[in-house]
Amino acid sequence: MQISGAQMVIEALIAENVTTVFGYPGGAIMNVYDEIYKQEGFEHILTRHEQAAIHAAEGYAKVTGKVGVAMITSGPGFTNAVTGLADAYMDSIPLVVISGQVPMSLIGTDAFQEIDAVGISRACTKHNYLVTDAKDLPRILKEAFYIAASGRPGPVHVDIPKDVTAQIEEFVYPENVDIPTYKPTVKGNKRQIKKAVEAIAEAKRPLFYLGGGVINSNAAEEVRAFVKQTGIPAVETFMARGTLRYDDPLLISMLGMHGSYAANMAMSETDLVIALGARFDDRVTGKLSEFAKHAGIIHVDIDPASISKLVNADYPIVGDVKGVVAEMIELAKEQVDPKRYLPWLETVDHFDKLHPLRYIEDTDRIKPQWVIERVGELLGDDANISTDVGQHQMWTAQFYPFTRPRQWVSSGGLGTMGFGFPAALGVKRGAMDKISINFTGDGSILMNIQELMTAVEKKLPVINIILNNNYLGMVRQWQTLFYNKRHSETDLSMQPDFVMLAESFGGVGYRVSTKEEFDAALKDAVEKNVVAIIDVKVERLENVLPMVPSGGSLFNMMLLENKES
Ligand SMILES: Cc1ncc(C[n+]2csc(CCOP(=O)(O)OP(=O)(O)O)c2C)c(N)n1
Repeated sequence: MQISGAQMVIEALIAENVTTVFGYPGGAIMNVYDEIYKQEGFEHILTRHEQAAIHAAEGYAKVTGKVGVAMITSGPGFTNAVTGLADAYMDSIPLVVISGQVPMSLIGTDAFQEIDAVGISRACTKHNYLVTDAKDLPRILKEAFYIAASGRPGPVHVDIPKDVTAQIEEFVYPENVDIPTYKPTVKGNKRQIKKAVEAIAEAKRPLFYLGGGVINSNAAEEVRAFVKQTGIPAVETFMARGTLRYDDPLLISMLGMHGSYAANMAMSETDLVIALGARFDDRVTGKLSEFAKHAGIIHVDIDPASISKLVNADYPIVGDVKGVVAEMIELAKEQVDPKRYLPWLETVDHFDKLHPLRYIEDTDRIKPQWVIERVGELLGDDANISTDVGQHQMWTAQFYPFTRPRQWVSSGGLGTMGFGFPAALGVKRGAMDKISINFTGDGSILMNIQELMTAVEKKLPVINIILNNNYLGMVRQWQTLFYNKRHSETDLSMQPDFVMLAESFGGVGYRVSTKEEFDAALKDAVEKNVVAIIDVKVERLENVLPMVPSGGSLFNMMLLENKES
């Protein structure tokens, strides 16, 4: 059939089973929006900022496991979206982001709202396209969805000039892709897998190091089974929270800069790291030369470029974690005896007893960690959890009782303030049967507060819980610890009335300064099923502990016991 480039975009989305698109219109993308107007097949969610559209698509992708889709216009629409693209790129989130561009004849003329979008997005996307002929659109869109979701997932950007969306051409959506330069290796090498399992069977103190790739590859079920079968303890990265249930006896909690003492000590004492879908990020490893110094390294990852990039792998396995672990389980049945690791488990247990993850209730004010634990007690598995960036984010990763993969959505690699609320909108849209909670800070929430309007309009009842310390808390913490308490530009004593703010958008606001008030507010917001802000006045000077100072070794932690108050 002969249709316009704009219609092709819609047809491709329908062919890819896309039911929800997040976006914001403008001149260069108007042809496509005109087609959206005529559609009944899918829903467009108008965010109030392009950055929010991308974060919402990220939240949606994370919680559903599908490719998230966002649509934006040229120039400022695109530049507003760049932070979102970078965020998705760092956290390997599958997205297709379609932007309008000025007409081909104007490209390079400094035309109104022109920007070299593909030039900018090259650095923060898995792949990008400038479409110069509508004849290429069906192939390019098919490839975009394939590249976003396959291999190591990531955002793909498709920039379409306005005259290309107007061009009429024959449309046949391809069934398959054929990209000679892009063939991800999914199946791990059998010989390498065998050698890795032999190494596990011979190790005395092996340790699973689970990364976000486990979640991305939907491998949590296999990994749970493998951990149970082998009796080997496991640590999770920030991105991997929820892989194992919080109460799994073999889970030692999170490792890294704000990881638990036991997790970081286990990593320092292990003789064999079994890294699954993890990328040895500096927030995880601390000082690289001291990281897992006594250990051999098994590294399973779908991305060949991440293997031995930072830490040399003795047993490199390129492949999808899910399939590789399934094969390992078979081999391990014969070879691996869980009893072998019992003394090691005792050591780990000793670490845990020495300095468990905890906090001290020593003030009249509510402790932020209490709020997180309390939400866990009251909502637990019924809630999906997103966060903004800062102390509240680290406390949530430490203290929320995660029970399943894809329950946890946070900006890991880029650490983007303003991520939480729009992401929570996408999370809610992707999982309407769960309560969507966003833990945020009094700094972060103001970075995308305008999304209250989107949430109210689209009836996406996200509950924002502000752990309000009147500070840019995480930066204040570093200033306290490393800049001799010189709190430069981190005091947020001046702030809006968050209750009135929520209500002015048509949401509900609660101001809370006691535990009883918190319980009542949360109960009310959940029962009423409304867009809400719960503004919780918390202890202002609490620090996130343990802490490995930046660039330090994992075994040199600042602990609660010697905290500076
Ligand atoms: C867009 C952006 N700007 C700046 C930072 C640096 N930064 C990291 S944490 C933080 C403080 C966050 O404060 P708040 O949202 O109030 O949370 P809290 O740490 O108090 O829990 C800042 C400014 C960032 N991560 N992202």
